[in-house]
Amino acid sequence: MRSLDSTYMAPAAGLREWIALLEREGELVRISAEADPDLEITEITDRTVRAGGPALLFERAKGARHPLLINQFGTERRMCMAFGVERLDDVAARLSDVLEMQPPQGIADKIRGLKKLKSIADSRPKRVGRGACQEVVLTGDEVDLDLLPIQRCWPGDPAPFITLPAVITHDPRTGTRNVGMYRMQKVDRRTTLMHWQIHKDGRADYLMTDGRLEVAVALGLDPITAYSASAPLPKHIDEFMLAGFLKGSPVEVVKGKTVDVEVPANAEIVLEGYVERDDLAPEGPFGDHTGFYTGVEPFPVFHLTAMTMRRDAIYPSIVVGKPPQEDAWLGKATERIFLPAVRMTVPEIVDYDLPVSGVFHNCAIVSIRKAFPGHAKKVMHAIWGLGMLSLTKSVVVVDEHVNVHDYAEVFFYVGANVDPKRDVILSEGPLDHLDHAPTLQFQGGKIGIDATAKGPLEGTRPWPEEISMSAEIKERVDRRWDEYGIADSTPGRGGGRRRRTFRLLRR
Ligand SMILES: Cc1cc2nc3c(=O)[nH]c(=O)nc-3n(C[C@H](O)[C@H](O)[C@H](O)COP(=O)(O)O)c2cc1C
Ligand SMILES: [Mn+2]
Repeated sequence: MRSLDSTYMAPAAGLREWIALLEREGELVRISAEADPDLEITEITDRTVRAGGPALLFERAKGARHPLLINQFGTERRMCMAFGVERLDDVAARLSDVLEMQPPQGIADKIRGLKKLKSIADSRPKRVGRGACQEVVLTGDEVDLDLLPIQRCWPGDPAPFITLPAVITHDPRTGTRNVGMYRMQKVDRRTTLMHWQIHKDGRADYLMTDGRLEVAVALGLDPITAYSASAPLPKHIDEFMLAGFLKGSPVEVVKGKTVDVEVPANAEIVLEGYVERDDLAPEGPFGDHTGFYTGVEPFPVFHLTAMTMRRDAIYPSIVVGKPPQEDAWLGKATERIFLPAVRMTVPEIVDYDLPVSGVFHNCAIVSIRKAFPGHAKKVMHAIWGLGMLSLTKSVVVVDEHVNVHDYAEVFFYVGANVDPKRDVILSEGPLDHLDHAPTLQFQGGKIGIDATAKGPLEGTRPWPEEISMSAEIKERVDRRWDEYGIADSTPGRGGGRRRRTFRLLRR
């Protein structure tokens, strides 16, 4: 990964600044040729994402007035640029700093502690008087989703879907804000559906009302605020607060024009409206991140009362489908950012990995500091009881020295350390809304594989020692490597490629 110039380390303030940053860094291509939001843009994007290619700004999307931005999150480098960090783990470090605050000792510690607390207080969204998102205000009959290049992503999709929205609602009882990313199937110029899956907070807000729930949808945000809509926070935590914390400056909001919901002032586009209890319509099928089409199910109907936007608004989109797709990096960001929070409740967890090809809910690999018999099984049950990780279908547990991100290494320990009869547990529990494999929707089997080394109290024969070379010999071979003449490491001689390969041999 090319490293980032330190001048770019401040997170982008809005989508405009983000696009400018991507462009300066050679991470964005403008496409002036006309392209069709009906399937064609999906195929172009799919090829670009798979090649690790740039963000794409389609300036002429067929049939629509506004341009379309896609693949803004599609590589690790861009995801790091979004957060203004060198590595995604750096974002986690900031969060764990606050989560693991201890009572201060001494005055210096107290001042540091106060600063951290202030960083939380300053994360609260800030109400401002005006926002660029309301330069144009269309209400009633003027509302027109046909202005936007909403994609129909896959051949089996019955309609276009908005795929990268931040859907804002409030809990009718407590007033707490929720922001979630839920796809929205277009029904007509002024109506969409709202795909609130069964485990999600937006749906809980909806179920809590006995009448009408006001909803605002923000499209085209700075990348951190956009990401926050996909973050699996507990229901009582406002995702905009997380966004403010991660940005280091609050999300600025203005009051909606037709709803009592605040919207990000710098959004490109805002859709305002309402859903009503028991006003449902068939949604789907939709080619989703599981790699399959989802079934047709009733979901709430979203009636638009206003559409506000910037004069030259840019519509943001994403394609989900068979992995890997652009959303892989939104998921990886969540995996990294939430590690400290996972460790708060299960401190023996050293690291974890949710493989992209496991579409995040099918598999978790967890390394632990094992301290007692049955410990790996305890951790499996902890995962199955922890927030959205509870939907994980299979959990593999390895010892702390195993690199969970190296799937070959993990597979080695699964093969070497597992007696399937003793180390595999089958359990049951809730599964992802979209998982088509279980016999019943929403629930089914779970598998846990304990690939840790077993101790005498776990009923095994004496466990053998793992092979590794002594540090002394390794150091000697490092020192003498050139003497052996296996690889020519003198610059300027030998093939560059061969030299590089052999450098790896030197560790
Ligand atoms: C591109 C993308 C599309 C998503 N689409 C949906 C969706 O249609 N329905 C849904 O319930 N969750 C969807 N999700 C997952 C939610 O955004 C995620 O679970 C989030 O935490 C929900 O917010 P909540 O916890 O406040 O409900 C999607 C995520 C991404 C990254
Ligand atoms: Mn939430």
